[in-house]
Amino acid sequence: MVWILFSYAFINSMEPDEPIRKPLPPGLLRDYGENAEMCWEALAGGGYVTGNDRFYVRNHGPTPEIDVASWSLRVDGPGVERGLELSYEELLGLPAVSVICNLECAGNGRVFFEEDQGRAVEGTPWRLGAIGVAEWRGVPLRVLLERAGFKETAVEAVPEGVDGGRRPLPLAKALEEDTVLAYAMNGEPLILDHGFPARVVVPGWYAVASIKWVRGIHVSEEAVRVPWNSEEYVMVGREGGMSGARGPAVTVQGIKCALELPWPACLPRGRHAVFGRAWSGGGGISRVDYSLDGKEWRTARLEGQNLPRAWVRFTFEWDASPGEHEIRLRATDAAGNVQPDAVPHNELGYDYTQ
Ligand SMILES: Nc1nc2c(c(=O)[nH]1)N[C@H]1C(S)=C(S)[C@@H](COP(=O)(O)O)O[C@H]1N2
Ligand SMILES: [Mo]
Repeated sequence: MVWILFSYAFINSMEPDEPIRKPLPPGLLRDYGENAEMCWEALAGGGYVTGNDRFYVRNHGPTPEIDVASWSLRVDGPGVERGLELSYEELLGLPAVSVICNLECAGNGRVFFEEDQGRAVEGTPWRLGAIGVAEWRGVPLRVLLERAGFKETAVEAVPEGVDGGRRPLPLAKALEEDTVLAYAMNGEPLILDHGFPARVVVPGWYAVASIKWVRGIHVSEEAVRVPWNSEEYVMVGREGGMSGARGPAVTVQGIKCALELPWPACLPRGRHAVFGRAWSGGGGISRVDYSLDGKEWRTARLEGQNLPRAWVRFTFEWDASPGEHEIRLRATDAAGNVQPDAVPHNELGYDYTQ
């Protein structure tokens, strides 16, 4: 990742739009209508998790209206022995766990396909703010699937939102201990924009799998084709994928990092402690290197928590001389994955890990 820094007053003057309900204050979130991206400078000086007020929003329509009194959750389908229907209160009464992990849109970094590679791609022009880390509290999907009596022949759990959004999860992934149906985010009940009354959270996978506003979980005995695993959220032009799909579905997150600075950033001359965060679906981050001239690389200091499916904060000193500068960053994860010098183009602009 190349971070651009030069003297330029950046003003976000967009007004909050209706499709998202929470306020979108400039400096915290950049408004794209149905979507809003976190401003990286909004993490400066903050804690390990991302505040709910600055967590990005990715919707495929306006945030829906939901009356929790008439809402219920159904677990059904040929892959379970008995259908299950739960009210909100019943859901809150089930055994719960807390999971700290990030959610990241597969299109995070998409704008760089155009800015760095000169080839425009479809979709929201996310810079790097389509990510956030939260502490999610909810019921493991395993608990729900066990109560419904999933069969040995079950293949996928397919959560469905009230907006019709669906993304099949292989049963093994659904049964992992930290895959949850969350009803709280950072100690507060979920708000509508983030999936109230309940949303799936699938740590380590691009967040299209983390279905919001869940009204049902259908358990199938075969692979289920939906638009989000065959038309969109697929790597167009790559081998694999289910029959009739445009490419293999995106699942495990790539490796990325970003600085807690605006884009571009304007800093006074002199010494600065520069901070950033790095994350990977391949496990915890083991190191972050930075280069001020594109030739000599140094290693940044990692500090604080470093949870595998969340992120780690890193820092280094920079003595800023007047002028325009590019800072290069390169993260490495515990599995040995390193951010590449170049990423292959893909038509829908996913997985920009450069
Ligand atoms: N029902 C439903 N779930 C959904 C979506 C949606 O539009 N509808 N968007 C998905 C995508 S693409 C992302 S990146 C995440 C965004 O979650 P957030 O808005 O809470 O950050 O939700 C996922 N879950
Ligand atoms: Mo997404």
